[in-house]
Amino acid sequence: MQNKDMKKETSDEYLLKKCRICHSEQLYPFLSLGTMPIPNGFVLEENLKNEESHYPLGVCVCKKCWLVQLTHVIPPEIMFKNYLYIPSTSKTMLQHFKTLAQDTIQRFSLKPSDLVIDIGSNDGTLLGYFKEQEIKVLGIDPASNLALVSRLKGIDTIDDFFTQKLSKDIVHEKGSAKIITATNVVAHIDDLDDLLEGVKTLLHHDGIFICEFPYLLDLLSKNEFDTIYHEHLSYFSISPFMQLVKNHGMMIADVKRNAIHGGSIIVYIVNKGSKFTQEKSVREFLTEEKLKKLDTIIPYKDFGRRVKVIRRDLVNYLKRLKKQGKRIVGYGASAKGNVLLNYCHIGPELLDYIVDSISYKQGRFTPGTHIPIYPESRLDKDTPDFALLLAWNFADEILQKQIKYRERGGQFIITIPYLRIE
Ligand code: DWN
Repeated sequence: MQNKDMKKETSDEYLLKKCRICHSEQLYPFLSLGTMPIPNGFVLEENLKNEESHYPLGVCVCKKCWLVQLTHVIPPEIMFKNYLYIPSTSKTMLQHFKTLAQDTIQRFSLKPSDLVIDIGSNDGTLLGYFKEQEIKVLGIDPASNLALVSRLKGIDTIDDFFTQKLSKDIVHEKGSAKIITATNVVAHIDDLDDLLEGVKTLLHHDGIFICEFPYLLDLLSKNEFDTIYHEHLSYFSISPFMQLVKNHGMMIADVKRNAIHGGSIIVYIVNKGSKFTQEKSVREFLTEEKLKKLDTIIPYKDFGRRVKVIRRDLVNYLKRLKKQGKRIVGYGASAKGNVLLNYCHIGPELLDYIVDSISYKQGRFTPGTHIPIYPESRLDKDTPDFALLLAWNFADEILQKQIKYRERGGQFIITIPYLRIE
């Protein structure tokens, strides 16, 4: 499907030689998804004929600390300076961030004088819920387009990457933070040592660093291979993450699991010697990871094999539907959806178009596969036989929203954790 003369192999990326946490060179590659454009690199119609940079996409596991990580790292400026992902178009995410803020305020008895800093603050959605409770907030995000949106909400936002150097400037200007949050950003950062040193500089002695990211056990057990993309450099389990935290004189105090983005964990990190003790949840996570043999290559090899079967079955199914004269579209122009489309070579010959709720994306085309993206309202007037759900992490919300389309006979094809029709 891909037009070969539109692929430009680039040398912007570098091959990972050492583990990002323990710096071991024992890296075991276990799945390659081929080369493809960056997952949020949506294309304007006038640029469709231009070459798109393609980058290798694959994962390896460190055989010393068992951190799963991408085999190639792309410069962050290419992906994050003008960013098209915003969580605030999803009721699921809005509710999740509201609950996270309320729980944090209540659990740690935050006062208006306490400072909450969000690393990777995106459009300020999470901080907005702290600000509502009169708590001091500061956002940090390199995407200038999103920092502007956040400032328009009255949230002080620095449009830059978080670094230890920046953290020193902030402490000097604003003092230390009682809470530092980082939701879906730690996995995006290459220099984790600089991140942790920056957090240590910025965090109050009895402060809490709250990270949320997709959980490796969910990725493996639910075959979520399309969440492997160029933005996500690391795929964490607690064992390697604990080593990273310990390397910087900190401690994991608690871990909670949730269903966000296909299954995530919220990790509460504190300074060693702070007033906090370690909850039994930490030991429970480590025990489960040992039971699931995450400290062997077995689960990774098995995962790599399963992904190839999923691709074969999905493509054969879609081709069979097309042979029967069925019309198929995509639903949710997500980054993960672009990984699936490019890995499976699914293009306009199989999907007529994709609908999406984010205005930034409407009117553009998917990277690499060049499928047009329209507003969701298109399904009010059109009834294609099938909609391939590319944003399966919002299946409940989307299926509920599209009751009328389904009553008219439209059916959703959902691929994760297994191929099914709803
Ligand atoms: O780490 C990241 C994860 C958390 O989110 C980011 N680096 C990038 C992003 O990945 P994604 O693009 O896969 O995110 P979403 O939020 O899963 O994408 C969902 C897509 O579906 C969005 O483009 C919005 C769209 N959508 C829709 O069209 N109708 C979403 C909902 C809920 C809807 O009702």
